Amino acid sequence: MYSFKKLVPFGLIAALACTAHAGKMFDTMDADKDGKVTEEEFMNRWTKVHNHQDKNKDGVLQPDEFKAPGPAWDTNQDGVVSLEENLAVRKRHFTAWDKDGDSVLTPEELPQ
Ligand SMILES: [Ca+2]
Ligand SMILES: [Ca+2]
Ligand SMILES: [Ca+2]
Repeated sequence: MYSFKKLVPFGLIAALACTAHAGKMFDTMDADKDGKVTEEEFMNRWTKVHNHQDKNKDGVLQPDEFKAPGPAWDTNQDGVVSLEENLAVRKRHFTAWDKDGDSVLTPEELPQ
C-alpha cells in the first residue's frame, strides 16, 4: 500500500482534487439545488465571499484581506477591492464560463 502514491502520477491527483473542488464550488453556488447556477445565485455567492473576506467590515477588501489584488480587480487603482469591483470581475468569469450563452452555469461549464 505504501507504493500507492508512487504509482499514481501527481498530475492525476491534482486533477482529481481540482475536479472535487469545482464540484464543491458549484454546490455552494447552486442555492436552490436545481443543478444550474443562475447569474443571481453566482453573484449572491460572491457577495457572501466578499463580505466574509472583509474582516474589518469596511465594505472593501484591503490587500491583507484579499490575496494579490491586481489591476484586474482593483479597477480604480485605489489599493482596495470594492464589492462592485469584485463582482465586475466575477461577472466576466460568469460570461466566460457560460459557454452556451444560456445565462446559467452547469457543472460542466465550470473550469475543471
Ligand atoms: Ca475590509
Ligand atoms: Ca478599488
Ligand atoms: Ca450555460
